[in-house]
Amino acid sequence: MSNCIFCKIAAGEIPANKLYEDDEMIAFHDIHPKAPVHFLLIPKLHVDSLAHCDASHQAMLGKLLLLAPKLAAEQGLGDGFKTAINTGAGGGQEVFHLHLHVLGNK
Ligand code: DGP
Repeated sequence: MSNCIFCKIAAGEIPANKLYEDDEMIAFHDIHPKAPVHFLLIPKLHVDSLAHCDASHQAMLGKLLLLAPKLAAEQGLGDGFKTAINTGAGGGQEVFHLHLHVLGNK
């Protein structure tokens, strides 16, 4: 999506404080952190929201969720963390590129 800010971050066109990247996923620190550690984990593939996912996204969603505890531990959240996926305007979603918030205290 040409005007999607998270696609631009995934493509390296906009800088972000990245903590993880592979061929399918990227994680970067939230620009407006709501906790001492607050990062976003996104698929590089553009999907507007969780409500726009279907069976073809099953493996991607599994990978996204399984990466969260690994990256959280690497960020010092071995004791635990919160996750959120805001979905749709009514769910508080502001950036319409699927993303998982991971938040916690070191
Ligand atoms: P949501 O409400 O779930 O759509 O949250 C979007 C989050 O994305 C919000 O916490 C702020 C963050 N964010 C928005 N634009 C940028 C950006 O350009 N860079 C970074 N690092 N985070 C951003």
